[in-house]
Amino acid sequence: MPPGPAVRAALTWELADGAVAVVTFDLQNESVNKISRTVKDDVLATLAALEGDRAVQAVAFFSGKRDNFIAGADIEEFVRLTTAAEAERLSADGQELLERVARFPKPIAVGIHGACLGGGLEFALACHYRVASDHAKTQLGLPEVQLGILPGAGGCQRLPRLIGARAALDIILAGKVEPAQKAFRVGIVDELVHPAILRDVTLDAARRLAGGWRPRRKRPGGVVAWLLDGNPLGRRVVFRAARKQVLRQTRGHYPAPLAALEAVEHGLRHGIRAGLKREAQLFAQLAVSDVSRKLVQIFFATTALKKDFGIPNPPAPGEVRRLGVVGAGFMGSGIAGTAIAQAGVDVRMKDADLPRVAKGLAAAREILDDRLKRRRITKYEHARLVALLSGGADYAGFGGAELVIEAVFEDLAVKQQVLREVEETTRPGLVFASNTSTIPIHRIAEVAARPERVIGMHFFSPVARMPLLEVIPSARTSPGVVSTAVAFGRRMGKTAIVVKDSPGFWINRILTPYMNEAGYLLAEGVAIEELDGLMAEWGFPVGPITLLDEVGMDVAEKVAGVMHAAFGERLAPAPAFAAMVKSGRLGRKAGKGFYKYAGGKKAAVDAGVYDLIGVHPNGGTRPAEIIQRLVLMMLNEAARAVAEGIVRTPRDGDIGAIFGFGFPPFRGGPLRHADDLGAARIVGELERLAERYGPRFAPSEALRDRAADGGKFYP
Ligand code: 3H9
Repeated sequence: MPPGPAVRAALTWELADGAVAVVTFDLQNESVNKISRTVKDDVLATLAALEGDRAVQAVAFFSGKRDNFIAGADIEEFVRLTTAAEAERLSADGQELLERVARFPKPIAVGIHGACLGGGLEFALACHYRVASDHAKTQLGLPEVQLGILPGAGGCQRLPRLIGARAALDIILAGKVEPAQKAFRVGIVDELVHPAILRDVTLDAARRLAGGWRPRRKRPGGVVAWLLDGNPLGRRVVFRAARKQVLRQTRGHYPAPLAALEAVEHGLRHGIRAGLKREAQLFAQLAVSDVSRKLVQIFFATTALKKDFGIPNPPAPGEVRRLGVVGAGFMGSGIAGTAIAQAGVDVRMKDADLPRVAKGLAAAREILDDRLKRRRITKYEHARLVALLSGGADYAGFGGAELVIEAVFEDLAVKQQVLREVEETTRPGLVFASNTSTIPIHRIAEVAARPERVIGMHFFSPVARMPLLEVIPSARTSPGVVSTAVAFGRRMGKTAIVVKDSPGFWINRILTPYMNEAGYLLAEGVAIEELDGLMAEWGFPVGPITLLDEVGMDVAEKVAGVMHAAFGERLAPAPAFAAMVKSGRLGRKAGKGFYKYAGGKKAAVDAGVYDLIGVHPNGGTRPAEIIQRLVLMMLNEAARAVAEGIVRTPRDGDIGAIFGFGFPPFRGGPLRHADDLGAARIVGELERLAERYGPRFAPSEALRDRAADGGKFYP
């Protein structure tokens, strides 16, 4: 075969300086590189050509995509698998391909720039030398368990052999994606270089490997790592501890991490061949499981939301370089710090007096300090970002802002006052966003001189960590303002859903009846730990009572009041909540709530709460019924809200619930879960509960209709 360039579907190669073949992977008509069956064939054919070409002495492998190396195996391909046997074949094929790479008679060096994930990292691990760019876009990891599967192309075998069982489990079991710097520190990457010299350094490594040079890899971690990883006894300790931790974290709902653990352990105990076989079998079981299907649906829904502005024909978003934040409390400072850390914009904060501003600035800065501490940014970047933050007790510095977000007290009059003040001091093109959690935007905008520039941006607490943003246009908000709010939310790293302007929007609309029901159960004598324990077992990150303590009882009471006024008796708050506020038990921030807090840490339940609400735990209500009442309350309200068009699609509703308050991802979201249960069954159970506990349980029209015609939320 003549020397390159040889053009194929995805891979091209040419000979550089007469000895090193430079292979470029660039999947046509796709924004990212992914490994499908056709790509596998292409790689095999390319390897055959490279092996047969005597001029080729080594290979340097790159991606042709701007900021993406390889995003992994093609997820769409394994979604189409219907049997475990097909899935096992797919995994075994991937393993064979990478075995061919690993045993290739000519050395292969990879130059990694951009995301190198899943099957992409497994490919890189099979190569003989790895150079990565030190660019922020270069991220390496095995996120498979996030999709309910495991690294099935040899990743469970090669990673522990390269960096040790402990470090490998740390990455595989959590589905972690690490920046290049961290990947270099733990030994996944051999060399870390500036992107400008990635190609040259990789070519040079390929050339040296061809000349007989072999990298000397020292496993990081010293004596401790050797004691734990380097011998079977130590490894047994590692696996036992990891298994315990996985069970604690997944509560048995997510089979993938345990299966991955088994694949790694089997391989280290019985050798790589047996390990690969077990890995493929376990991959197959997971790939066709319901949990994996649900998690993959979430991946595609989240990806689709990255491009969805929530309105038809969205205009281009306005540019935001300067942000004003009014209200320097917990939410305001969270918004300010996150906006700087993620979007790199100039932020000016304002509150009523300087001590409050100072506190807010310090809290915003903590978000940047935390990034530095976790080595997500360099000292230089930290200094640059800190300089973007400023504040004051008046609106000085707001004149140039393109966007102002208010995060003041949840009170209509206060919010309207802020809106008036901001409009007076800023430019006409400004977008004014309210971080209200319940108050309709059209009510706030009633006092606006430019109501078309007013919108809701509802962030969740803590802002730096919670991934959801509700964007709420009123009927008068102009489409360009919607685009701007969604685009800016995305720059802040959030998944944005555009929801209808109605009290509580989507999240508080469906959360309120759930929280109220927790209050009713409490008043009937269900123990606090039981309520929390049952819902955590069901799959929520925390139970409803802990959530109340986190949100703050004063905030919860405000929300409950607005929702009660808007929707009537169905959403009447449980009386226990008012008693909590009156007695100053506001939750974590007050150091006392339903639980006690010692040194900022949650401790035992505060038994005094039972005296306060006048009922002590009596063990009267069955656990199954407690769960049913809480869950069905939420599903019923979700159905009602969907019928009212509060969310545009069930997809938005489910992603909102999962990202907004941690609805169990393996259940797919409240609407998927309702589809799984079936409307007829839900209606039957709600009717029974209504008879027993009152009309708040009456099934919604939306559920009754579906029960009658067998319809589903997802077609
Ligand atoms: C795996 O590797 C299994 C193996 O262990 C074993 C097998 C035997 N497949 O997110 P974006 C699409 S499992 C199919 O907007 P970004 C995505 O849907 C895989 N499609 O870009 C979207 O499509 P569209 C483990 C994929 O720059 C388009 O690419 N890997 C895949 O914001 C652009 O995506 C992962 O879990 C894929 N693997 O982010 C990584 N990846 O334009 C999953 C992307 O039609 N991917 N697409 O809507 C990601 O995390 C992000 O997409 C990435 C880019 C960071 C790569």
